[in-house]
Amino acid sequence: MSVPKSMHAVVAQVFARTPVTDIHTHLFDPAMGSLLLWGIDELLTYHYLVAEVLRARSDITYKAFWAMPKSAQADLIWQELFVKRTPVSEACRGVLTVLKALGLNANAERLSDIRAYFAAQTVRGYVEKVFKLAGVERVYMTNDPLHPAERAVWEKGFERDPRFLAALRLDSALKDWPQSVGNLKALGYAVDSSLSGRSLSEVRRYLTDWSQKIEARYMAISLAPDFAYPDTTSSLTNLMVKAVIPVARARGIPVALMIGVRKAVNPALGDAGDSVGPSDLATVENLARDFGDVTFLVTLLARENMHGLCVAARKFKNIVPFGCWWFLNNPSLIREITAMRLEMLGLSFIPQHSDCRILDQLIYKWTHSRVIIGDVLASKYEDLVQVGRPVSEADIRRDLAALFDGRLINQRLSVVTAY
Ligand code: HDL
Ligand code: ZN
Repeated sequence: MSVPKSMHAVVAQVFARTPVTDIHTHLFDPAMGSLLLWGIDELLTYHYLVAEVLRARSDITYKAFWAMPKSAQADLIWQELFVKRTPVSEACRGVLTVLKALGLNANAERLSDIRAYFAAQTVRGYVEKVFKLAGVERVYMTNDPLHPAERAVWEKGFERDPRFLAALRLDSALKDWPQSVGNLKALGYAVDSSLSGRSLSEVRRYLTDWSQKIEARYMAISLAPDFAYPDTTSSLTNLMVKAVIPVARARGIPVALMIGVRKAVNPALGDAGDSVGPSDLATVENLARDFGDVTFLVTLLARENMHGLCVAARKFKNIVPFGCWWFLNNPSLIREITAMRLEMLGLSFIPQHSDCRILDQLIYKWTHSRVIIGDVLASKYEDLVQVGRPVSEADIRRDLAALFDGRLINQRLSVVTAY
């Protein structure tokens, strides 16, 4: 008689067969050319690893590092973090998870053979390979029409890959108002610094035009920890309330609030220079209460906000917590956050996104997350079995689809919340 499989083994098997939708990445449709980053040199020069190598080699100046060609930066990172030191960090381990999945040598002294492997790939073939190895069905991009190179691709037009969905990112247009006034005016939107006259309707037109053009499934903005609503003194709050939310309502799409980023605390580190701060949950609750017919996807950057976000989501059905974002996307914290969310929200949240900047990262971010999230879920199922509620494989398939399958996520996100 075969030994019954453990709940953990069943969950792992079902999860391995459950294709996921990745609701937040910085990846691009392969038709968008060099905007889509992939390969070992991009993997190794991911800004997480830049921060780590400059700690390992604090004798290297920022200026000297940035002056190095990307391949030299990658060689330095490989030697310092993977060869001379044990690659125990999550960002280091991730690179090795990718190499193992591709059948490459994670213990190589030099990168030459690995580089030769990537040189032999085509981007389209590699997208297929990565999606398959990562068990990813579709990804949401982060699209910024004020980024000149990206706008040029949209204006030229290209045949979309249906697996790459668009999300309209608002930071460059709204965040440091009135810094973007010149860029918006150059695109023909009659806005002015004081948001007087037709400014707000012109911002709404920008949001409408571009969310239509890229078929944005949601609009997203990262916000500082001190972002507040209500706040009659803030142009950004005014823009959120009088431009973003009306367009979200009109288009029936969610607004993703990504709160807690303290930008460029160390500007010399570039993309790696941002830090974190605790946000005020009252702002999220006030928005959810005052705009009850808009769905707010919410992810916060500070660990100490994770419990409060669960409480806020219990108070307001139009708050949908999503992912373990950025500095929270580490095994110990994914475990803690996922358990907290299951205990307080059941299955009514989006457990994870990858936040990938490099295509290959889909493999490690989802491999690592499946293990942890599957483990936490299996433990919850075992608790139920203990009290006489069996959990079948069909239950597990249904639950994982609710948590990760884009069709159901999409359905929930496109249905505008009723009061
Ligand atoms: O603002 C964001 O979407 C963040 O995810 C930043 O891109 C950040 O630099 C990042 O890559 N986090 O993983
Ligand atoms: Zn991101």
